[in-house]
Amino acid sequence: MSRLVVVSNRVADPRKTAAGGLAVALGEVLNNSGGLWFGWSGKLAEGDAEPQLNVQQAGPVTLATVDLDREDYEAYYVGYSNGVLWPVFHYRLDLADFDAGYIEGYRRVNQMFARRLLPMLQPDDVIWVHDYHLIPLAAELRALGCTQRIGYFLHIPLPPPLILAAIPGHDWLVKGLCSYDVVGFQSEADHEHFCDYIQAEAKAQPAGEGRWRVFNRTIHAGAYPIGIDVQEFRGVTEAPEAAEMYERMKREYSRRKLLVGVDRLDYSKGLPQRMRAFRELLRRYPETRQSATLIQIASPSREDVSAYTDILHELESLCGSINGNYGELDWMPVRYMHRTVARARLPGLYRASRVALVTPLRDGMNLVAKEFIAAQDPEDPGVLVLSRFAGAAEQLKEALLVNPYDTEGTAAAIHLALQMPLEERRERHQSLLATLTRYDVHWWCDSFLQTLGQAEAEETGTPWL
Ligand code: ADQ
Repeated sequence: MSRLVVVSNRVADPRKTAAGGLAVALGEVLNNSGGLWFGWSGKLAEGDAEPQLNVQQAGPVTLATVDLDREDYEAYYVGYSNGVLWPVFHYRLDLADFDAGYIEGYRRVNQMFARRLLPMLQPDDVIWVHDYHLIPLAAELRALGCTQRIGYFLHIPLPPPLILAAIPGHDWLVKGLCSYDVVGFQSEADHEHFCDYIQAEAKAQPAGEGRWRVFNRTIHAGAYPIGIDVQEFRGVTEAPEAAEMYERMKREYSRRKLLVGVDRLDYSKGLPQRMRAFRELLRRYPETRQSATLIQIASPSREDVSAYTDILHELESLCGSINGNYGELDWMPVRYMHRTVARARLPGLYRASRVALVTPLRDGMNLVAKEFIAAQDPEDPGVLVLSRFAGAAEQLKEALLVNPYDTEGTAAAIHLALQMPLEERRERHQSLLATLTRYDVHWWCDSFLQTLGQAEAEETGTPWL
């Protein structure tokens, strides 16, 4: 059996827990199969010498990491990845900073990753590269003579060609994507955007069964929606820490219905829009005052990017004004916390909540939506209010789908969720859980790796960039 090599921007020790969908999902995959996980250590290098490679064993997984020097960190991570690709791929051209120096740093780090990874590879390795930080990695590896199969999965959305084309160097990026053997997306919509782009801009020709002939090679592209480990998550839900959290929440809010939001504090998650919808709920449906409380947990994220501090201030001010205007001596409408909740306790919070608000403006998938469903008591389940712009909406059709830009419409859906009779809640939950169980994280991993296993290994080693 081929060894699996995973490459991602950050490497997380699969024995420890971490916030962030990618770390959670990949930890599970590698723990099951064993292999090598390569990426940035998360640390900045000291001095001018080329940073050392750190290798350590974590059970069946070898973790290999390199540090980044400050200049590379600023250009590759803060600049290009989070200041250009993240906003544009989430349809936010207004937030992109197209500084010409960023793309050079992005390419430099991808070249350095390729140089450091190559000597560690074995001839029949299967390499799986993750996310927007590493789009050109396969091309850089191929330029150094790497002939192994290389797959790529994009965890965030891919916008339509006309938005993508706003990025200076978009053709170089897409050519980079076409240097992989398999390119996977979260949703059919993202996959279609890719197909539209390569046909329009690179004269790609269909080659049957998800394959394309493009830039003189054959690639496979498809949608592989990421899932969660439903069994494992239900196990965590029933363990003492989550059970205790559940009991505490039930006691504390015995007279009230709890609504919950759990997100990284990111402008793509639609947090101000969510707060405005909640405010509209209180305004339009007076019976919800005193009877509903929203707990919003937003974990700190990318605080060195200015758009993130702006969203933090906007959210704090909205929560303050809702509590100021609607709060009573014995009732605060919103409890907002700027922190991460321990993964062991999170399912208890989900289970104690009648409604989850998962209302991103754009999201590749959104695993909180899936975790909320998995944590529910099937006899008395809560209701998921889900943005139609989350990748998860393609699969989770029995959720209450909303347009997060429509404040009144979202408030009405939240009201409906709060009122929903038990039988309807059960029916919807049953279908959602069945979908989740069928398309779990193991399905995601197996189906992607099966396609990659069937792909022809790159034979020529031709440089593609
Ligand atoms: P993220 O944007 O990080 O991931 P998401 O899918 O919601 O978003 O994953 C978040 C994970 O972190 C979940 O497991 C959640 O429980 C945890 N988390 C978030 N906020 C937390 C908090 N305040 N406290 C504790 N835990 C918290 C990216 C893409 C997504 C895609 C994933 C996986 O943006 O669209 O679903 O990768 O591919």
